[in-house]
Amino acid sequence: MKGLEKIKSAVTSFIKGGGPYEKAVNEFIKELQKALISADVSIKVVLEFSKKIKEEALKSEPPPGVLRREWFIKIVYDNLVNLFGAEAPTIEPQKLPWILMLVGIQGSGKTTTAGKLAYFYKRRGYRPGLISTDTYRPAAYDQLRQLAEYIDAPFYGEKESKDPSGIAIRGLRHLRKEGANIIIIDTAGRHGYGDEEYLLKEVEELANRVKPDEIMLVIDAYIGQRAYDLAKRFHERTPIGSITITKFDGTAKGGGALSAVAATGAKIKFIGDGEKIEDLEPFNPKKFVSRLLGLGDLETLLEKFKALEESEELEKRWEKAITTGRLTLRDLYAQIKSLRKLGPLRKVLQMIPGLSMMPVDDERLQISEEKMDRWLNIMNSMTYSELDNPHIIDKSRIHRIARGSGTTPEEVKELLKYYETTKKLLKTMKRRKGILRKLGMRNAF
Ligand SMILES: Nc1nc2c(ncn2[C@@H]2O[C@H](COP(=O)(O)OP(=O)(O)O)[C@@H](O)[C@H]2O)c(=O)[nH]1
Ligand SMILES: [Mg+2]
Repeated sequence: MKGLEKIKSAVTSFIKGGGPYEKAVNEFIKELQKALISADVSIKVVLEFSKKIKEEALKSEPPPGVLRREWFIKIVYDNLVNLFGAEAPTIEPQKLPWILMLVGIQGSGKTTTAGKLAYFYKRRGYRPGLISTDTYRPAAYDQLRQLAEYIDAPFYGEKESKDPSGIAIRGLRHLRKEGANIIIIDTAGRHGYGDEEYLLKEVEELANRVKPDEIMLVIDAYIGQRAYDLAKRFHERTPIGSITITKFDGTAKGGGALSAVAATGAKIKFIGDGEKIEDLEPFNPKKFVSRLLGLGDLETLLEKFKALEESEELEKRWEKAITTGRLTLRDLYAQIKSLRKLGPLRKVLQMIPGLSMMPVDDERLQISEEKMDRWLNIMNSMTYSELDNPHIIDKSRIHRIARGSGTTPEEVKELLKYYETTKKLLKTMKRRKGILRKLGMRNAF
């Protein structure tokens, strides 16, 4: 994270600092630009990025309960998360056994990463096995064999052979017999950067014979934004590709490599940040940006961000319920649960655009927090089929549910009535929405 750590102090002084808002925003953006450029993020990207956050900062209003400066940091956070990759990819194998082939330029850290991955997955309860197909450097065989011994994972290699795909195929057979369920194939990569085409051709030939489930490109963070070309071509050529960026600990250019790879749409799965076997982390853009901005030290701010994100999810749920006109008790449960977590009902409802159209003052919809808790208990005592099909809940079921949840049948009926009311309300909303849409007034919501 070298080079980027300055952002943290800029955030703290921005939040705590005085002076006019617009001036502070401009100063903050300048600091951010400096940090990103020194981390080798491309200047074009930095300028577009700054323009965007500035526009958003001056245009959008913070929701109630969020200060303007905090809101600005949320905008920066969201945009940085996008810059560095948006979603965190899943690291669990989609099936077992899983065959993972590592490719990349010589010296990028493939062999080291192969060992780190085996160690990582072993600790998660898998049985990794390692295959060395590097027939160019005899030392590569010993390097991986030693790592395998250290981790106590089965290993396969043929020191004298000159046939990488033959080794891989024999290795797969051997390691499966040994019971390995994640098989990691290390390859040779003799070509330097700028010769991507040659490397990719070799990868394709090997992949055609070995048929791995995943091909992981290992990129050295030192190459900074130059990672773009390699990652882009790789991403275009292989639908089963993922990327690990290594040596994050040793260079200030990590930000450049990350943003460049993210811009290609390729999946960044892991970050290597040290020479030791445990120095490998699954890449999570949100966590990464949180750390970058130092949000861990600004706990209340982080809490607010979380609440905002939950309210966004809640809004999506309502949107879906409104458009489909369908609502189950399971939906209601999720709604009440998030509402409960989000704090005082009224304030929260105001924060949510999708909900602000609900007639909050309507007596039918006012429920106290205490009641929410009792209702959650009631729903916890229901079976899945009751939650999905509330109409099957008859008198005897009502009694059973009341007993199980330590409530009364009246309370269960009250919840069911609330459910019916909400469902009806959704239906009217759906109708209204349809009419408004026909009239071209979609944005009325
Ligand atoms: N500091 C640091 N060094 C690394 C990292 N990953 C690999 N290396 C070092 O980079 C060098 C080349 O690694 P190696 O795995 O042999 O690369 P390969 O040629 O792609 O197999 C070795 O000295 C490794 O110790 C990392 O995340 N951080
Ligand atoms: Mg190697």
